[in-house]
Amino acid sequence: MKKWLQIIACTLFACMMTAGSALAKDKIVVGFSQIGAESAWRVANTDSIVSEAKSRPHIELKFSDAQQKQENQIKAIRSFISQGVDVIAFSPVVETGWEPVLKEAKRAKIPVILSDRAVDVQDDTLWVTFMGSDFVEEGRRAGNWLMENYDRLKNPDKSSDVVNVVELQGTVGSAPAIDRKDGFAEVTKGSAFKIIKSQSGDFTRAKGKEVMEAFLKSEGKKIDVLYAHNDDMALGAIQAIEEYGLNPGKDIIIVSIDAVRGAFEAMVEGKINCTVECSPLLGPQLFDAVEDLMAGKELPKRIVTNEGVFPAETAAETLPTRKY
Ligand code: GYE
Repeated sequence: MKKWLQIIACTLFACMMTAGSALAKDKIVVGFSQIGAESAWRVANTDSIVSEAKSRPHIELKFSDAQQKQENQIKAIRSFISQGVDVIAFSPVVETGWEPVLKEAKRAKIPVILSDRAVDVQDDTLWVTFMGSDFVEEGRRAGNWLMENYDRLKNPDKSSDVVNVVELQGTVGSAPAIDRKDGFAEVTKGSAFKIIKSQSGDFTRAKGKEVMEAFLKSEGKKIDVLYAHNDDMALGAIQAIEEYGLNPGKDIIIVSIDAVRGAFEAMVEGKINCTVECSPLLGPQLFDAVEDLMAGKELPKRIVTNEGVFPAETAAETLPTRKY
């Protein structure tokens, strides 16, 4: 009798194990480590990833928010490795310092997809593909728009030959801050546009306001242009400019990057002059890549997002169609 019971128990256990592994195979488990919720862009990016995962029944998403700290991202990735997820994707808050954890993922044979931001590692076999925008190009677009439109907006009599620009940089050490700075500097090099102050506002509205207040305190009416690495910092800076008694978009020309809804609203009010698009809607292409990868297809090393430039004159018409 005892023996029979044992046989039944063993058979049951074996059945459960097979069913369990079949179930596990049914779903592709993806661990995603997000930076945080520092900007409207980031919130839209999270929405895109979470809602796309929900719409694909065979995807199981494990989502982790790092509250803008690299150490939290590293912890999350380690926990994805120990849970044995099928794919790890993440948006690295800064470029450097990822080698050890990426090597651990490689040793565990878990492919890694970089979403939105790149990493700076010697060995590019540590990640499979990098999808997202060309941030250097965004910086160039902001600079080019400024050089083509500044005289029309603020210098119609061509009386001044030096234009004083202040720059609000993104998070120190992050790919978009480094690249957007470089792209803008590259196209404005040797021109009338001179950066007189440049500091990080950490991609947030509150910091953008605080740093703009400091710029105004030291440079005052000398400031002709604000170049902000994202719209949230530009929106914070607008408040600082108004509190200082100047007109954003008129006394100080403002060009920023992201093209989120809040920037379109500010453009309609004449407070931002141009925003360069950076799309956060990466969910669909992320999970397409995950599925291709699991189906054994080879992915391109770089997947670039298609984006445009929106001057204030087009804002009212475009605003209703914006998805983020
Ligand atoms: O521009 C900014 C965000 O990495 C492209 O991060 C992204 C940037 C985006 O917080 O608003």
